[in-house]
Amino acid sequence: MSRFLAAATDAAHFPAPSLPEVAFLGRSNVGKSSVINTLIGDKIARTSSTPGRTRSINFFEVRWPGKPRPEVIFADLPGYGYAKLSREISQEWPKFIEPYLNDRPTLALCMALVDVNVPPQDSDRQLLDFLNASGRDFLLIATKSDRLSNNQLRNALKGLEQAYPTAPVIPFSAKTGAGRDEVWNKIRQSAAKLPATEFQS
Ligand SMILES: Nc1nc2c(ncn2[C@@H]2O[C@H](COP(=O)(O)OP(=O)(O)OP(=O)(O)O)[C@@H](O)[C@H]2O)c(=O)[nH]1
Ligand SMILES: [Mg+2]
Repeated sequence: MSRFLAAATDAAHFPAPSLPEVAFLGRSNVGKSSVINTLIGDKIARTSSTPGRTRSINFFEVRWPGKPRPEVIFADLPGYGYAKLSREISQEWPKFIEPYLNDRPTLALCMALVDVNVPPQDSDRQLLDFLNASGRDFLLIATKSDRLSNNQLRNALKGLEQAYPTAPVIPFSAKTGAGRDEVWNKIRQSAAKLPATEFQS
């Protein structure tokens, strides 16, 4: 089964790099922990209707059913951009989030989550700029797609593609599971690109 590995608020507490990692990034309340639970098929990451639930980088070891060993690690990151918390969180970025994104040798893919119901925000642009400059593989996940009609969703996705032309966009719903298979395919592709077993014993 998949399991919780560690919570880190400091680079010294990151687990030793081993398996390929996927990081989930985005504004508070966008649905990072929910996307993780939907991908894993288990309520392993804590979710909340109150923004700012996740305050540390939480690492989860993910094992596909039927496989003998875990094959990927998910990193659930604290959200940014929520007014009440933004000062605190922006203090946290240089302390452990930026070092994680810049230096983690096993980080294979970053998921930048945006709420498809909310117009593009400055804080999201900043994240996308950061990821563009980092050279990391990343995807834009348009969350909560179940809240829009097909027509509204098509328009919202067009808007996102215009706002962030460099990022592949995948619509996703933790409620219906829409986008789950496509995201898993991207995770497998990126994980396979990571230099094999350099960090695995
Ligand atoms: N309708 C709908 N609601 C969702 C979806 N994903 C998340 N939510 C709701 O959005 C709220 C926030 O979800 P979380 O997964 O806790 O968000 P988060 O990004 O981890 O939030 P922080 O940890 O606070 O940064 C919860 O009330 C979820 O139930 C979705 O796909 N559809
Ligand atoms: Mg969370």
